[in-house]
Amino acid sequence: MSKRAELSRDVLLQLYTMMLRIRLFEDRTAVLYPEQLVKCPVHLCIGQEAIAAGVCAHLAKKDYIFSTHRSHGHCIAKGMDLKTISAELYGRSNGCAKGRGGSMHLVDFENGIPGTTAIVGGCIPLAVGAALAAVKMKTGRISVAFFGDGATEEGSFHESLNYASLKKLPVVFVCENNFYATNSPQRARQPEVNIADRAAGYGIPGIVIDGNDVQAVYASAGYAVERARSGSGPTLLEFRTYRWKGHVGPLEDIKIGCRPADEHEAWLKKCPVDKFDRLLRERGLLNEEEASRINSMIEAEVDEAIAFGKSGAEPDGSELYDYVY
Ligand SMILES: Cc1ncc(C[n+]2csc(CCOP(=O)(O)OP(=O)(O)O)c2C)c(N)n1
Ligand SMILES: [Mg+2]
Repeated sequence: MSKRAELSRDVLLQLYTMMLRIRLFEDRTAVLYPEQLVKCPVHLCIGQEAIAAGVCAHLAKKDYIFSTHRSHGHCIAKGMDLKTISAELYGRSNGCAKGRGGSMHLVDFENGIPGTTAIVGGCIPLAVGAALAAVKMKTGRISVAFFGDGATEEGSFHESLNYASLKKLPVVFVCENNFYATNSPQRARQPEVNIADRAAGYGIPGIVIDGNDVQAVYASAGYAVERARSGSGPTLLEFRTYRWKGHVGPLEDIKIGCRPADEHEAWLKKCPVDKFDRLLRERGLLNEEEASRINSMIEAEVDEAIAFGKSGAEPDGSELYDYVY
């Protein structure tokens, strides 16, 4: 992989703004969830924002992303409007799936999001299929699969790496290793081998990266995207990160004994947003005034999105069987 290049202030602020946008949307979702107006389960990505921001910063609008039950951050970073995500969470007909899908089934064809799926490992072969179609149809699109550490235990992960490598397809496999699948730690489920090492079995590069360091994410994603675009084939990126909330919903799962408190606290100190905020200020690239301007701008976007979601019409009962195959 090439040495980390010096990034321009514009790119750095773009990454910062995107991480903050994801964080503030997720924080607000967590705060509002107890109102019980959002009826679907929500799997929040607080703590994992750098990966979505750093990877999607390399993608064109027409490129594809495929994601999971924990997809808000990926879809936001790919350019999806917060309003249609919010309305979908509220189950309203102005949501991206007309209120029928909820948090785990976000979709936005315009922005290269053919659909997210809650079937663990399910989005990986979809990304490979889209990449195959892109090659056959010569559209120049590339395809990114976001998935968790748990998904790497599924056959679909291995079959996808095998086929994508064989055909040198333009795919980037992005594993967000947050060390847990629901309440089960990685060490209780997998032998002590880096997930990235599994790439070697399929003859493609596999790299372990600090997923809470947005510049490291950006650099490694740039390498993988360039390989995909140039016809060199797929890459497996394993980003090490941590989710702050419980597996599902707005609460923390520490007190109920799902995870050790000291482990959680250690990761809170590695907050990707705070870490990058400090770095930008130290380098004189961000000051209090600019940070507060960005913060207010995003808070206003989130306010608008929530208002849009809450005020949307509920799907009409007469349409119950529409879009059912
Ligand atoms: C095929 C399948 N098996 C089991 C489940 C239940 N399930 C939902 S999320 C999840 C854990 C996924 O863990 P990981 O892939 O690490 O993603 P994370 O939630 O950590 O982002 C499981 C087992 C499912 N949705 N699909
Ligand atoms: Mg996980």
